[in-house]
Amino acid sequence: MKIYLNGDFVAKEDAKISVFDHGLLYGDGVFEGIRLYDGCVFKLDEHLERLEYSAKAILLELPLNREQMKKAVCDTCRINDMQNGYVRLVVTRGPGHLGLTPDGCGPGNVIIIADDIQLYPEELYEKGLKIISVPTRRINSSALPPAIKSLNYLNNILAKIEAKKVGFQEALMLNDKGEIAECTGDNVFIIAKGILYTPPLDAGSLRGITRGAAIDLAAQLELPCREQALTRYDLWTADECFLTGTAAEVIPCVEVDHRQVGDGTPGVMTRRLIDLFRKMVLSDGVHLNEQD
Ligand code: PXG
Repeated sequence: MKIYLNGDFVAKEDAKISVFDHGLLYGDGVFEGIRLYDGCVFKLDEHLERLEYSAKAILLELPLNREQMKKAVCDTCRINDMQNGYVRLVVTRGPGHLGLTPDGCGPGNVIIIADDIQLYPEELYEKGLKIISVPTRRINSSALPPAIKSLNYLNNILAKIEAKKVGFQEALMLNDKGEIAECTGDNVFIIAKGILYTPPLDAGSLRGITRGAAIDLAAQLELPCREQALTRYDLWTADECFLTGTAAEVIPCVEVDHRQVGDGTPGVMTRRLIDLFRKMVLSDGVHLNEQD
């Protein structure tokens, strides 16, 4: 496996950065997780735009522009002979001093890893996932905007650990008002009485690229969609529920906090959305053959 590191392709064993990098010392940096389907980098522009916004929000200057970043991502897939997989793009603040100030840091490290990812076992896409709400809350949006996809994921990691310790694969995270925010690496949707609902971004959810895709596909199914604050009760009493994320894709959820969702099997509209999503991923992105 070859890793992209600041313009070079290096063997995995040689892909090393300084222990003084503020990405390591403070989680000071940004990242994206991107999927590659049959040689098509799904929604690459959308991911790079979000990376640019995340970087801007933390006053981090990206060492590469959009076209250079696109080429770097595609080159990394090509050099690894990848047609399907997962790309992790990381930009750190760079090496600096042992103090919080980013003064003197840099240049930032650009790291691109092309690998495989399977978040949940295949059978869960048929049977559906069971989730549980956990004590760890999403970080308040006035403390750190949830739209920033930064290298600080500790609260989501704690939530994941809390769910796993009680035998669940995924955690439902609330915001400090007790409303639904999202899961640890996925956005949440429900369908109730023929309407699709998902929490608004200011409830503490990331502007998920897959979330956006699901909203677009719902329009194709003439399923009205509302971004609205949701409570745990709304999820407990929904007809259908599913999660979206680059790693998870679109996965049905059939149980929330020990309450069965609908009849306890993946819902009809959820299945339709999954079918449409699987078609969409083959066409909506940048094809490795077309990018030079
Ligand atoms: N919320 C959070 C907090 C995320 O980190 C999503 C929602 C879904 O967004 P996208 O744009 O992917 O639809 C994410 C994305 C991993 C992994 O390693 C996590 C994500 C993406 C890729 C891999 O678990 N999270």
